[in-house]
Amino acid sequence: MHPKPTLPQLAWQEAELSMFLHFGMNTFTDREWGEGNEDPQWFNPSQLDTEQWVQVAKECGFKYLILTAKHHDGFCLWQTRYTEHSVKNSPWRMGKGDVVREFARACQQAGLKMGIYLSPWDRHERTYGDSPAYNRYFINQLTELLTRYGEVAEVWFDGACGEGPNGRRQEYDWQGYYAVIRKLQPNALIAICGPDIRWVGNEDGYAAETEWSVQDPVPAFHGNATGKGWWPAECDVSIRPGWCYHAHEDTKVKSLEHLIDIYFKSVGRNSVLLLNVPPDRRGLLPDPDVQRLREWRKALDSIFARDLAVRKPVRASSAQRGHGAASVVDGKRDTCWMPRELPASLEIDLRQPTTFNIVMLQEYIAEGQHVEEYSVEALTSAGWQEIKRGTTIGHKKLDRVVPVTATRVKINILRSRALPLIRNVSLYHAPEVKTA
Ligand code: FUL
Repeated sequence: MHPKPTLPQLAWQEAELSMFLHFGMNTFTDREWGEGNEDPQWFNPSQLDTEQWVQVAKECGFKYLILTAKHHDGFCLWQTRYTEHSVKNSPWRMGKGDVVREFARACQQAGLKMGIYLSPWDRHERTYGDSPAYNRYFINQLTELLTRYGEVAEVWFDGACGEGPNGRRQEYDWQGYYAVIRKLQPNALIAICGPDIRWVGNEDGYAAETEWSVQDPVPAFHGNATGKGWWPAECDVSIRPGWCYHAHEDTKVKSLEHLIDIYFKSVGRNSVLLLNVPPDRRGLLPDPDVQRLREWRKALDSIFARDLAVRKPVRASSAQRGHGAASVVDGKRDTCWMPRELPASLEIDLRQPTTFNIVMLQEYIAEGQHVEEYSVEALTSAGWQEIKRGTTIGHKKLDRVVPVTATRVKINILRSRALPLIRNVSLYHAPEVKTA
């Protein structure tokens, strides 16, 4: 059996871009990891406006937003009943404010998906390290977050786990946490320390050249699962050096070129990009970050403005009934080419010498991920030349190639775990894109 995504996994992967928002006590202490002994009085954003976060995210193409409802310092951004270490004891909105509520509302109004980060590691909570008691506390927190604020699309569990008081180690009840999430929000994806979304393995925003959404199960996160499962990669990276806002990093926002590279190496390598943009002490996305995000959106829009392969004549080595070659250039999402046998190839007639430097390939992942090796050839004035040899494709593979002028392009599927379903082939010419 070939694993396939669930509907929420498919929707998440197709959305491609998620925004991470690290905001909380660290924003006010200028730290990355608080110790848990911070005074709630220090939390006091002067102009908090979650609509600004959401509006910038939407404008720049993000479809999911994930807020740190509680980071390792244990400070809660919502009106929780289970601890005093929360916004209810801060001066902000006279202790009546609820950041999670304002965030959830803004996401809903904009039609974006809302997710929460809830740190299992908690440096404030006294029961931390007393395993059953803390697990109850954590499940109570989850229950509040999953019942009060409408639909939650993603729950993000960090892997960081430190020691509790006196060196006591907390045993997390992962299966218990998952059961509560499945019961209260059956469509929520459980990320990182969870069965639905996998950490890509670094915090640079780069997936691997070979990136399989099909993975061996990890018993801690998948219960007693046997056989392979669908566990797609997410690339989390911050637009700044740190995850939380620090004024001294206002000049260290990643460059446009760097962010474009991240896009190609995350979304363009069968992964979702979870880009962190930390709100500042005003409670707004910082101005330099907003400006950079807008430049990035504009650059991506211009790179992908014109597909040079769209509706060009295309021939396949073989095709199954209803899955003809033209499906890959018809611009439709729900059609795909499926050959009858392997190896298989497609040949696109560009009709005239056409210069491009980006090749985009997409599998129809609703039916799984299959392709193990492919090559791209171009018919130039010097004859056929192989311009790329790659491995996995998955939802989206973006290859930056040395600019080539060709009249025909061939895509060869050399090895595949099952007959491939190819949804799309596109070619683009972006003069400003460097090869990598
Ligand atoms: C890490 C945390 O320790 C960082 O503070 C941050 O939240 C990052 C996304 O995950 O493990």
